[in-house]
Amino acid sequence: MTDTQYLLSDAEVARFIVSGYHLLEPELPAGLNESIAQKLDALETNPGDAITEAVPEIWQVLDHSQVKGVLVSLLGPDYQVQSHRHWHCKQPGSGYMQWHQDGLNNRDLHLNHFLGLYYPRAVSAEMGPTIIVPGTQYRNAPTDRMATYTNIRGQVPLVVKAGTLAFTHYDLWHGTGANRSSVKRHMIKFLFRRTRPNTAPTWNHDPAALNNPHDWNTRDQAEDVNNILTFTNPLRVSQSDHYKERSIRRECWNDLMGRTA
Ligand SMILES: O=C(O)CCC(=O)C(=O)O
Repeated sequence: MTDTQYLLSDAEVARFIVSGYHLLEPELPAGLNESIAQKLDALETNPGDAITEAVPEIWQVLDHSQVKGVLVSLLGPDYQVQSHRHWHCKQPGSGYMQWHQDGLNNRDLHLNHFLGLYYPRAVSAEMGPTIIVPGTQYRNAPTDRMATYTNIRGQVPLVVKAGTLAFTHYDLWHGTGANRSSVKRHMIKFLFRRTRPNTAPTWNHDPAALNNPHDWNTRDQAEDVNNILTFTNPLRVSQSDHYKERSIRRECWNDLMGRTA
C-alpha cells in the first residue's frame, strides 16, 4: 500500500502529460548516493541489466516511498520495474550524444511505460548532463533527421543534485552534453511499465479541481488541470501544432482517469 502523502497531485500528473517529465529529489538515507557512486566508479566493465546485482543498494532507491508514489500515480499500483536497465557512465572527455527518442516510434499516446533516470552524483553543466526537450514526446521524427538538429529551443539540461530521479516519457527527445569535467557522470536508466489500464485515478485526485474555466490571463502559469492541459506550451509552437497536442493530452488524461477502460 503506497502512502498517499507521496502520490502526485492532479496538476503534477497534468504537467507530466504536457511536458513529458517529472523530477524527484527523494530523501534517501544519508550516504546512499555516495556509496552507489563510489561503487560505480570502481566498476571495470558495464554489467548491463545486472547493474542491480553489481550494486544492490540501487534497490533502496527504487523501493523508496517517494519513488513509489510517482510510479503508482502514473502507472497504477501494479506497475512493473522491467528487467532491462542500463548504467550510463559519461567518462571525462567524452563527447555529446545526439538527439534521439528511445521509444519505438509507434506513438503510444497512452501512458503505459516511461523511463526513470537516477543520478547518484550531482551533475553540473560541464559533466555531460542528459538534455531533454520538454513537450516533444508526441512528435515523431526519424532519428537520422533528428540527429542533424542542433540547439533546440526549450531544451533543459538535467543539472541535478545527487540522488535526483528524472521520470521521462518514453518518446521524449533527449541527448547529452559533452563531459568537459574530470569527474565520471553516472546515470542509471530504468524502464517502468503499466500492467493494467486505470479504472480510476491512482494519484491524489480532487474531483472539485477539474473544471476550472479557461483563464486567458494566466495561460501557461496555470496551476489547475484544465488550464495546464489547454495552455501549457513548452516548445512555444504555433496554434496549428498546439491544437493537435491538446487533443492528445486530453486523450491521455481521460485514459488515466479511467474513462476509456
Ligand atoms: O547518458 C545520458 O544521459 C543519456 C542516455 C540516453 O540518451 C539513453 O539512454 O537513451
